[in-house]
Formats: sequence, C-alpha cells, structure tokens
Amino acid sequence: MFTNKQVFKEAFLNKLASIRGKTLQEASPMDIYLAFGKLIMDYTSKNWAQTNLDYKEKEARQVYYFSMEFLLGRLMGQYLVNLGIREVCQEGFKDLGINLEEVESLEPDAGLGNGGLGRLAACFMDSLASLNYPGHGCGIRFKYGHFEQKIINGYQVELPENWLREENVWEIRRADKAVEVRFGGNVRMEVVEGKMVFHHEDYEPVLAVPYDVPIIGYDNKTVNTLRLWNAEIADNDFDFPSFTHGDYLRVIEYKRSVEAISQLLYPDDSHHEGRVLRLKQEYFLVSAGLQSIIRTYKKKSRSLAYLHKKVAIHINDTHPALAIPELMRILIDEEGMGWNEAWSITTETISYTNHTILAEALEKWPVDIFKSLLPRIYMIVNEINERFCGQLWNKYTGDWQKIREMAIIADGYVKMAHLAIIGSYSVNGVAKIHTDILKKYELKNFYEFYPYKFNNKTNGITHRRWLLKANPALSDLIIECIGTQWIKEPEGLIDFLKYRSDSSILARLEEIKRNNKIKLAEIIKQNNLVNVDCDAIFDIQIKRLHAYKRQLLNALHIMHLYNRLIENPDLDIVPRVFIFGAKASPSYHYAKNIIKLINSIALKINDDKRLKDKLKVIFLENYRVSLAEAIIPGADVSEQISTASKEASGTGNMKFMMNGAVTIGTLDGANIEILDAVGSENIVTFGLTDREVLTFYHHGGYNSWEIYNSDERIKNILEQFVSDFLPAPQGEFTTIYNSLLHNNDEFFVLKDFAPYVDAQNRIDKLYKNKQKWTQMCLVNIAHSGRFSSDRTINEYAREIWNIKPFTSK
Ligand code: 26Q
Repeated sequence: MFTNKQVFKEAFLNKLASIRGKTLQEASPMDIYLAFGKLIMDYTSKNWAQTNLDYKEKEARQVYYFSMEFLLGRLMGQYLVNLGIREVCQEGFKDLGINLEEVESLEPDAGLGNGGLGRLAACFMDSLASLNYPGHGCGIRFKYGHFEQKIINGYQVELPENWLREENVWEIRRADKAVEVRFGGNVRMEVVEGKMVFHHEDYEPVLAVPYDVPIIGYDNKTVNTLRLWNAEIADNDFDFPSFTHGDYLRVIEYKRSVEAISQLLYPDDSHHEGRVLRLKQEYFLVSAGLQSIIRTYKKKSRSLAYLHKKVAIHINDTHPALAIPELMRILIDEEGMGWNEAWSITTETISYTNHTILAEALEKWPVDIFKSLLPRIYMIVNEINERFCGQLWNKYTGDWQKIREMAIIADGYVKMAHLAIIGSYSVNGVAKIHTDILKKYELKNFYEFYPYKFNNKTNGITHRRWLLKANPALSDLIIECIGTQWIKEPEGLIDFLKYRSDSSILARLEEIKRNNKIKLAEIIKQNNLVNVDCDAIFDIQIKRLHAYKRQLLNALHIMHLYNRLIENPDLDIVPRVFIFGAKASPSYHYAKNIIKLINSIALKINDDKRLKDKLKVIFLENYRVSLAEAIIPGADVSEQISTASKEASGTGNMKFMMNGAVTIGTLDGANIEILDAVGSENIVTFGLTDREVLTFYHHGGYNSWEIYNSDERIKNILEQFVSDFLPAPQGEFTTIYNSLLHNNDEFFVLKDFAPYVDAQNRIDKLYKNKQKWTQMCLVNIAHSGRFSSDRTINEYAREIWNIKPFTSK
C-alpha cells in the first residue's frame, strides 16, 4: 500500500488531521505516535478481517493459547518490520523532520507478564502468525502490568505502571462479544426426566469484555488475534433499587470489586501465594475464553461432539488449568452432554506446558476458598478426582500413599498440576533436561501412569524481534552474506558458518558489536551517570532476581576480581563492565536485598581510582522487554548461571547467543542444548551437574562451612559483606551471609564459586585473542536458528496441536 514515501507521507498527514485534528506544526510527539499507530491499524485491518474470514470459511483447526501473561513489550517496531514498511515510513518521516525511533520510543511496554513464561507466550504469537498457523492468544487486559522499578539509594522501589494512561492504539474493544462470568453463589440440583440438572444461583455476575490486538505475521497476509479480557460490571447488574435507597457506597464498592479482577498482574514468578483474587483472575480468563470459543464454534452450528477436531486449547502452565472443569461445565450444564462424552472431548482438546520444578511455584488452592468462589467448578473437579482415584485404585490397589500423592484433592488442597495433567492429552517440559527431570522425579508417578502424554518442546525466541528488529546492523551483515531466507527459515542461519574464517567479515562483526556497545554505553551514561570503556568485556546478567538464578554468585566473583585488583593494580586482565538488570517480586525480601548488595558493590567499585577503570558495575533500573532489546546486542558475555536443575529452560540465553555473545553457564535448562549446538569450544560451562545437585538434596553430603573454611577468597568476601566495608547500613547483608553459612547455601553458591572463577578466567583468556573470540560469536549466531520459536511452534503444531499452516487453496 505504501508503495513509496510520498504515498506514506500523504496518508500520515491525513490521518493526523482526521484523528487528532492537527497539522504537523501543531502536533505533539504523542499526536504523531497515535496518528501513526492508527495508520498502521488501518493498514492491517483488511488482512485482519480476511484472516478471520478465511479461518471461518475453511473451518481450519485452530489453536488457542491460554496464558495469564503476554509480555509483549512494544508493538509498533515489530509491526513495521513484519509488514515490511519500516524503511519507507522511516524515509517519509525523515522528510517531515520526524525521527521514527523517537516515535517508537513513546510507546509504553505492554508489560503483561513477569518473565520467561510471559515472554514465551509473546514470541509464540509472533511465530504462529509468521508461519501462517491459525492460532490465537487468550489473556487478561491488566490495567497495571508489571510494576515500574526505581532504584533509590540502592533499593528497589515499586511504582504502578499505568501503561493504558494514553490511548492504546493497538486494541479494539468488542463490546458486542462480551460474555458473563459467574462467581460464588450456590448450586441447586434437580432431577429432570431422570437426569441430574445443575442450576447455579445467587452468583455474582461479571462482564468480560474482549479487547482484540492484531498479531501480524512476517511478510504474509496472516493477522491473528490476541484477545485480552477486561472485567466490568454490566449496566443492568447495577443494583438500582438499593441504589435509589441510598446504598450508593455499596454499589460503588461492588463495581470496584468487579473491576479489581483485571486491575493488576501479580508481580510474582515462581512463587505461589494463595490469594483469592488470583484464583478469580484465573477463572475469569478461562471462562471468558472458553465461552467465546464455544460461541464462535456454534455459529457454524456443528455438533459439539466434534469440538476437539476443530479446536485445540493450550494452557501455559497451570494458571489456566480451570479450563478443564470449565469446559466440562459448559458441555454438561449448558449443552446437556453426558459426563463420559464431555470428558473425552475435554481431554482431547486441552494440552499443558509445565515451566517449573520449583515446589514453591506449584499452585494449590485451599478447598474452602475454591469451593465458595467456584461452587459448580468444585463439584466437577471433585468428580474428576473421584473417577481418577478409582482408576488409581484399580492399578495400585491398596497403595493409599500413592493414591494420595497423585490425587487432585488431598490434605485440604486442590492441586492444579495434577488437574492439568489428568485433564490434558499432552504434557510437555520446555527443555530436554527439564522434561527428563519431570519424568524421573517431579512427575514420576504421572509419567508411569500416562507415559504417552509426556513430551519435550525446547523453548525458542522469535528471531524477528531479537535479531532482525533489535540488531539491524548484524541483520544487515548476515543478509549481505547469506541472503534473506533465514528470516523465514531461521535454521538457514547455519550458512553464516561459512564465514567463520573470513577475516573481513569477522572484522565487520567486531565493529558491529563495538557500535552496539557504544549505544549501550550511552544508555548507561544516561541512567547511571557512569562512563564505561567500550573495549572492556560487557558481561551481562539480565533476568528476574531469584536466589536460584544466582546473581549472588556473579556478585561474589566481582568482589573477588576487585580484591585481586586492589592487591595488584597491574594485574593483566581485560577490563570488565558487569551489567545487571532485574526486578524482584515486591514481597521477596531476600531478592530485594541482593539488589541492594549489587548496588552497594557498584558504589564501592565504580569510584575506586586504584582500579584504573578496569572494573565497573552497573545496575540498570526497570528491566523490561524494550530495555532488553537495547542491551542484548551489546553483550560480550551472557551470564546463565542458575543452580543446575532449577532453570527449566531459560530463553535469555538464546537471545544472547543469537546476538553473538558467548555464554558462561551451568549445565542447566537450554544451556545444555546450546552446548550441543555450538560445541564446547564455543561456550564456557562450569559447576555442579543436575545429578550432583539432586543427589545432595536427596542424600545430603554438602556442608557450606567446609568450603568457606577452605577458601580464603570466600572468607574474605563474606567478611566484607558483614563488616563496614560496603557503603550500606550495618547488618544490611546479614541475611545473605546467613543464607550461605547458616542455612547451608541452598543453591550451592559457595560450592560453585571456585569453578565459576576458573570459568571467568577462561573467558578472560579467550577474549584476549580477539579474532578467535569473534569467531566464537559468529559460530553462536550461526547455530542460533534452532532456538527460534519458529522451530518450537512447528513442533507444537505437528506433535501436539495437529494444526497446519493455512493456505488459501
Ligand atoms: C503463580 C501463582 C500466583 C502468582 C504467580 C504465579 C506465577 C507467575 C508466573 C508462577 C510462575 C510464573 C512464571 C514462571 C516462569 O516464567 N517460568 C519460566 O518459564 C520460562 C519459559 O518456559 C523458562 O524458560 C524459565 O526457565 C522458567 O523459569
């Protein structure tokens, strides 16, 4: 449509006039952003409508990805790239004196997720559309996404992130498609013509209104839909009689309590807290999503007996696991189906991904809370449980312990992982090691009972955001070398390997990295008021702050380097800039304390002239998707140092390798598959294996005091933490100290310290041979195609969902 920049400029100026009522001279940056956003929406609307029509007419089998989180970040840039109009818009804007990047930077991140799980959902959306799969997202339109992080005096402070303050140009409200979700109340049973009928009464109705966001495929005509639900009060649900009787406050309070459902994303990853509002959100999502799917399906007036032939529903972790009893409820109570038929349809429709083995992340709800919030759903879960326990009894007669361990309802709790496994036809882990651990340990009983359900789907990331969009200079070089085919078939990146010994390409690669580092240094300068040396190694750890991810191990190594340099300022090491970005869950005090520790270390080190600028420590505040896109292209070293067995997969590791950083990592999650791909010469690994870790957990044999007493370096550092060495209040880091020494170092930080220091020394040596180093970067880039979410989505499509790319034929 925008065949040239002239056409674009005209269209844009018209839009500005019609939407904002302004000429360019009068327009504010926000006017420009919004008008341009609307123009993009217009541009895509035809394909969006056509895609919907195609799916309807062809009756293609479709997948719906249910997730509490979609960590989208910014959309404008990705839309432009996928539509192939970024250049023409950029040129047109230039003529008008507008800088496209500045316009793009006005967009607030859609931070509707915590971390890996939410970002994975967003990458999957991009791959589904780009590969022409009929696949949509179903989530919640949280008014407040992930909090905004400020660092004040070294401490994390959380502010609400009101991303919807300005108009959200990418969404379309579809009031006509609203559905009602019911909470609380009672269930009355009645026998009608010999059949039990259930009436849900005295419930609290909540209106779920969908907001649709287009998901635009790359260089194709597919525009899928991400449907985000908003909780509202139906006008006719206002209790007008009591309103007129002066019960104004009660009505307003009711409105507030309804709207609370889609107010905020719980800023917690990997820690389950049994809050009712969270359970309400989970049911709200699945009930609204399923009702809308069934409604669409029935428009074709096909019998629901074939639902599973046309619809696949995927649940992203257990958060949407209530989809199982909710689908049963709709089929039985609303459609009059019998239990057995409803169960076979449900268990042929739903599939489930597990993202964690951390016990504290497993969702379980107290029966009394569950029952009073969702009385009918509880009855159904109870029935599922009883039937399942019956099956268990047949297989394991007399083994009460096993039956209790596997039951959905036990010890006063509803266990969501059990429900998810029993009600799905597929259960997958997110990296080979993770799936193996699930089968061997965490879900051993279930694997024994349903071996055919278990499978692995190693995570991936969309190379269109994390390479093509985030790192245009590198993308251009790759295109110059191997053409553009890799954009559609990312495994084609392997052709870049041919250039591993081409010194002119290596030099260009090195230059691109350096330029990206300069850009990152500017961000650091602006935010942290610190100058960093772009010839230093940029060593980066960006991810949620969690004990198992071991930012603390990184901090210990920094302290160690510092101590070495103070002892010998002429020490021959490559200068380093250690960069961190991380949000800690607001109630996770230990994690917040580590942020304070890192900032205290930074304060101590950055101003110490004796170091001659060989060491800098930077904590970048408010880590989020858009910041990650700015950071990752400038990384030399990617820190992936979780305690083996704890990180299900990791996806940051993939983003870094794709941008030519070298991983320093443990044998955990997808690091192991990265090692397989690039070979041991192109990655630096260290530390305990998952087996060793699990053996220590199960059989003991680790004593952190022994390590402490035998390693002077550790002793020194830990004393520095608790003395007045660091610029922090006395006693500030006692808890950290105690976690390592008096709580036996649950995550083996001290145990892995020496191997980590050795690994870091290897990095230092490798970097000194710059040509060789750049070669390693190139090899990493070339092998990163297998970690594209296109590969992952193709596997899900073929092996789990049984869906095919849509073709118009
Ligand atoms: C549960 C109940 C109540 C409140 C919050 C939660 C909750 C929210 C988010 C529990 C867990 C999460 C997120 C988990 C997560 O992000 N896991 C990561 O998933 C990635 C994608 O598969 C993996 O790469 C990471 O290894 C894994 O940690």
